[in-house]
Amino acid sequence: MTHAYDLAKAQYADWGVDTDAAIARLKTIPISMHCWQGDDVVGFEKQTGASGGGIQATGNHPGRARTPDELRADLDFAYGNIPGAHRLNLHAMYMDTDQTPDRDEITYDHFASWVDWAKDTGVKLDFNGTFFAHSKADDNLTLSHPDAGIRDFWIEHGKRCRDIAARFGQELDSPCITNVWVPDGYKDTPVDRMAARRRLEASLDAMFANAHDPARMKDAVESKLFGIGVEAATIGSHEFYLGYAIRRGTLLCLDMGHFHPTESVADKLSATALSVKELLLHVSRPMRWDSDHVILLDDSIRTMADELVSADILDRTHIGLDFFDATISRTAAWVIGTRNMQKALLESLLRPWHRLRAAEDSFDFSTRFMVTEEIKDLPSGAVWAEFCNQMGVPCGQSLISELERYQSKTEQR
Ligand code: RNT
Ligand code: ZN
Repeated sequence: MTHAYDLAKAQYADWGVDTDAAIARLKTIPISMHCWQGDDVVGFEKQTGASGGGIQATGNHPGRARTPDELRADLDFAYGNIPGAHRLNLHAMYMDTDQTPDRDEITYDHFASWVDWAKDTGVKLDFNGTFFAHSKADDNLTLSHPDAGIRDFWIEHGKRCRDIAARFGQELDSPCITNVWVPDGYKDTPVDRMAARRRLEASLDAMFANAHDPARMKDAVESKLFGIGVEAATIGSHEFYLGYAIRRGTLLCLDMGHFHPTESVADKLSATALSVKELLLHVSRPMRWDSDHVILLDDSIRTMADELVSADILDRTHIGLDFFDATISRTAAWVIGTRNMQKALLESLLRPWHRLRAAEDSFDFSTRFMVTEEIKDLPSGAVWAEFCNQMGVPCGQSLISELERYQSKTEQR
């Protein structure tokens, strides 16, 4: 324990906050890190090309992982510099096989190497169907496509993903959160939104028909306000999926880039948590649009963390990340972005919530205001450094040296 931490601990104690308890709690919060930051959302299928579906990673920084082994090496490095035990969020297009199965042909075997790796490293797995970057998604219509043959193709893909995910959960003894995001929508104003939404609902129902043990797999559905190429109508809008998740008992996934830029996604946590049992987050940083910038330790992230802690919903919210930036070191993006989420959580765990709540409940908004602002001077950085120290990962200058060292290694590829 450092002198700086002792001083910080005493300062927080003055405010009635127990820093050791905050560190102990933070150790138990897994973050589901997304595999797709490591290779610019390209994946390892042999037969497909660009990402499509309105998703776009821009930049050509050297060092992109081109194979499952390179991606796993980069992940090992990243997890080694992120304090705590975490999860990996895989996408179906990250299959690891010499075969060329189409999306409706994938099986567990195509992903078995990921489970071997997960068992070796202690990282648990989450999963996503890949409903984009495929010729059958070129119209930006998949599960809501008017052609039943195309819908069936994607339904089969979704079913197979759920089976694979359930096996992940079984092998790793941890429920695999399986998310569905489809790009479906229209560039220009459709005349029959209802028909498209009915088709999406029916396809989801068919996909989810086979019940899985929630100890192994849980379904989540992800909404979006709009995307590139589907400006006029997104079939899976927020209202659509909120209703669907409530009706069918799935998790609701809230992506911070999928709402109007002035909407607070943090505000939606307590609002939706009253209606759905569990939430999935895609923590992201939209800049003017769903640009998926690497998350900073900024107010939008802090507010998300505050709401998770204040609403006491951490144990039923799965924190996933969704950003990709190909203009900077991809491993640095993972490490710094994931640590930012943890830092925000730590700051939230260090707030004098009793005092703030007491002030609010007695209409003493002056105290709420004064305390909120004054505690911004408390040395949360010393508590973070102590946490990193206890978890055996670097911080500050030594972290930067590590990130630089590894990045130059990836540039030798
Ligand atoms: C797209 C969604 C979705 C994807 C990933 C790759 O707008 O946010 O979550 O980013 O599935
Ligand atoms: Zn997302």
